Amino acid sequence: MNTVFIALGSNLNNPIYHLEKGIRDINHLSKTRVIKRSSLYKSKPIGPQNQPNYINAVIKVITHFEPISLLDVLQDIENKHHRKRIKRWGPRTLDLDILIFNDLVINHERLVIPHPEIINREFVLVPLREITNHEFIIPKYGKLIQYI
Ligand code: A4P
Ligand code: MG
Repeated sequence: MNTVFIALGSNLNNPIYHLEKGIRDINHLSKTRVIKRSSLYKSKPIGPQNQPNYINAVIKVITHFEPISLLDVLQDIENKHHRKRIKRWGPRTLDLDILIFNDLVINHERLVIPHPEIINREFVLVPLREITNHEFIIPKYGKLIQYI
């Protein structure tokens, strides 16, 4: 069994719907269970400012999927959300980023783990802190609390 933390983000009209549906979709993947979820957090967009505010959350998952296979199935879920909701170019309905995968450090062309922005983004650090303990270590980076 692998222990994985996944960040969810959405900034379309009904971001809460996309986050809740995204969490259910992940929980329905084969041999995969969402065992913890953070609250939903609202934040101003980081990066381009001409887009709506975001809703973000982090979940803790146990799964049999290996890293690249997990990325594939998460991208399938993202695509399902896009097809339903977006007809033209626009903000993302659902972004699923793998933050941490066991204690692995991966630098693959499709997958960087831990997520390279993990320590720079409050909208990831705060929900991650909510669902972990005070001593939680981010592989490669060290104690989570030093970054908050
Ligand atoms: N990829 C590499 N590593 C990973 C990983 N650990 N998890 C690759 C997931 N994917 C990973 O991602 C592009 C490629 O990254 C994937 O094909 C995968 O092979 P994407 O989600 O398709 O594209 P993107 O959304 O442009 O990239 P990214 O990095 O997810 O976007 P950002 O930088 O996260 O920007 N402000 C607030 N407040 N809250 C937000 O959630 N999000 C963004 C999106 C900007 N500002 C925000 C938020
Ligand atoms: Mg992404």
